[in-house]
Amino acid sequence: MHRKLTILFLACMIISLSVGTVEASTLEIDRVAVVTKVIDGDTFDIDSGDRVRFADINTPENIEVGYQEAKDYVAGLVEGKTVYLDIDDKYTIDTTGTRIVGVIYVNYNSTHYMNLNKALLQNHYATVWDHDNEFDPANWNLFESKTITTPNPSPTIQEFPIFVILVLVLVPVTLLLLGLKVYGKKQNAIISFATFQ
Ligand SMILES: [Ca+2]
Ligand SMILES: [Ca+2]
Ligand SMILES: [Ca+2]
Repeated sequence: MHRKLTILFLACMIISLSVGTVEASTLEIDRVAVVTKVIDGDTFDIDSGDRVRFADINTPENIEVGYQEAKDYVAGLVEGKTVYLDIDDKYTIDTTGTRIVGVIYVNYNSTHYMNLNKALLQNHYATVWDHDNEFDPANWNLFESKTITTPNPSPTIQEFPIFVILVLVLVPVTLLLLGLKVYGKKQNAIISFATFQ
């Protein structure tokens, strides 16, 4: 019995640690659109007539070095194509009041989207310009699986820290083990006493 519980305890610990090491997906698709015109490396227009600004990054302006390269890179991936927008849930539009702010996903292959904000950073076309919004560039993954069926993961689950999981699983199991140990000792004492009698 004791050995079985020890195995259970170890299994719980392994499960808790595995849960904690799974890379959290940040994929959230609020809107699907077709890009009609690329303005520069961090701005484009979509078929609804809206202008979209990439969240939390900045590419060079048209008088700066790297402007054309960033614009060409983005145009090659999105112009005339379908994009998947994770729009900022906090403010939706930027401080100019004219541009939708979001993370832009494009089709990478049959199983994955590519986070274009992250791709621009990774390829040195853009720099991080972290604003107050729902996004944190540190959490972006370059690729996101299309198989994730819950595009709006609950923030409570996303931010559920590993130590809470450990405490929730390990404390009851440890208490149970201790309880059984004490109970076992008591039983032994009773048996010994009965034998002695
Ligand atoms: Ca810019
Ligand atoms: Ca969103
Ligand atoms: Ca941010």
